Amino acid sequence: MFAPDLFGEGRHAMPLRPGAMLLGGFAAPDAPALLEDLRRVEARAPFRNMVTPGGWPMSVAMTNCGSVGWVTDRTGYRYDPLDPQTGEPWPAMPETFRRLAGRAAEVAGYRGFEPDSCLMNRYEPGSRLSLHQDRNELDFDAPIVSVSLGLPATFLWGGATRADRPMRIRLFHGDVVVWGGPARLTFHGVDTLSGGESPAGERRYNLTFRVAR
Ligand code: MD3
Ligand code: FE
Repeated sequence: MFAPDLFGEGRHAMPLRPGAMLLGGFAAPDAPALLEDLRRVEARAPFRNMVTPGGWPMSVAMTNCGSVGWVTDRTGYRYDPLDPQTGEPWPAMPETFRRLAGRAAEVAGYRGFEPDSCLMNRYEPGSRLSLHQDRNELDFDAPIVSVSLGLPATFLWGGATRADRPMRIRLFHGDVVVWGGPARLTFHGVDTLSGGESPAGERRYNLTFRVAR
């Protein structure tokens, strides 16, 4: 069903578990253009450490592009059409982002993926993301496409409940994962990032494309 040689030398499409497809290095050729557009987005909507409803600032810095963006503050989690820090709409989703997400979804078997939101995460050495589910979106039938850039990270992938011991998967610069079907509501997180050099400097970015509304 999957074609390991689909996108050339040394790159692999690998089903992780039903519903989740790892496209190793799929975004690597586009990484310079993606990073350039990321800079344009962050110039208008800077990365910031949002506060959880419990009052703790997250170690991962976040921003968004698209017609709505994921935010958290003392009042809870939500998708908001405005950046609460600037009062302005989030920057439009760059064409490079949209095209890459659409192509990745298609390879994984999802035609016509039209994300309205891209959450952009920035990890520095020491940053981590604790186990959670993504359930603020209205449509759980649409997949989430995630793109890793920069330093490698250990992705933690649990099961349907928080108690399921997570599987550990290394994600590298240019890796793309498409999460849909039975994988869409699984618990997941990212282990503490280690230091090092990468095409994006001493940090990791993750772009997650979502159909939020
Ligand atoms: C599995 N981001 O932004 S990407 C997030 O690397 C998030 O920054 C992580 O979890 C990161 O919410 C992980 C992989 C990912 C994203 C969304 C998922 C895996 C997922 C949604 C459902 C199941
Ligand atoms: Fe998540």
